[in-house]
Amino acid sequence: MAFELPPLPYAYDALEPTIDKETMTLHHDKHHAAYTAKLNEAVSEDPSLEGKTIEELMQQMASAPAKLRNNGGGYWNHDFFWKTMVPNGGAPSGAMAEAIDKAFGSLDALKEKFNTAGANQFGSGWAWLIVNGSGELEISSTPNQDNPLMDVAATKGTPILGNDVWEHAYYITYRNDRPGYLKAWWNVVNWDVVSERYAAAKG
Ligand code: MN3
Repeated sequence: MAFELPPLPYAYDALEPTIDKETMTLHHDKHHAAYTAKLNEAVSEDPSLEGKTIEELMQQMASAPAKLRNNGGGYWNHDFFWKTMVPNGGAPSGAMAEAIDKAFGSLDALKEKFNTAGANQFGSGWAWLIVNGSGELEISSTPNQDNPLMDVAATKGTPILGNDVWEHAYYITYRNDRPGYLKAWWNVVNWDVVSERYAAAKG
């Protein structure tokens, strides 16, 4: 059974002015669609992969061809990314807010550390907030379309929030100002979803 491109959970212009309609249209309909199509190609080229979930595939990237790693990561990362955002995202509360304060001191300190990780990721990649193996919140970044679920990740864990720092995610509005994009992006973080992921990851 082939992987399918999930629909955007809101309109293409819903995240304006933080993320413009043209960026969202190209990012979903062209980039995410291409990762989906090429993931299906990669799976069809290796019969042993048929029927595996995308999460199962993340666990065997060390021995996977680049096509499966790049497009499998791209498929999972973008589905996660769309769901991480919402118009007027608000702020964390309850157990999520308490955990952030405990781990980083404050929400502002978390944002600063996360934005630094995203700005310092050379070339294309992602910045992440994860729940690590000790149940603690931790910030990391990954190159290309890798993610913290992958067996090849330097820092492994369960992502609860992630930002795409590929130029295709911000260049139309922000040009080369990746730090400006990272700073503005917090306006559209869906803290309800992030909090649900945190609760699930903590178990
Ligand atoms: Mn992208």
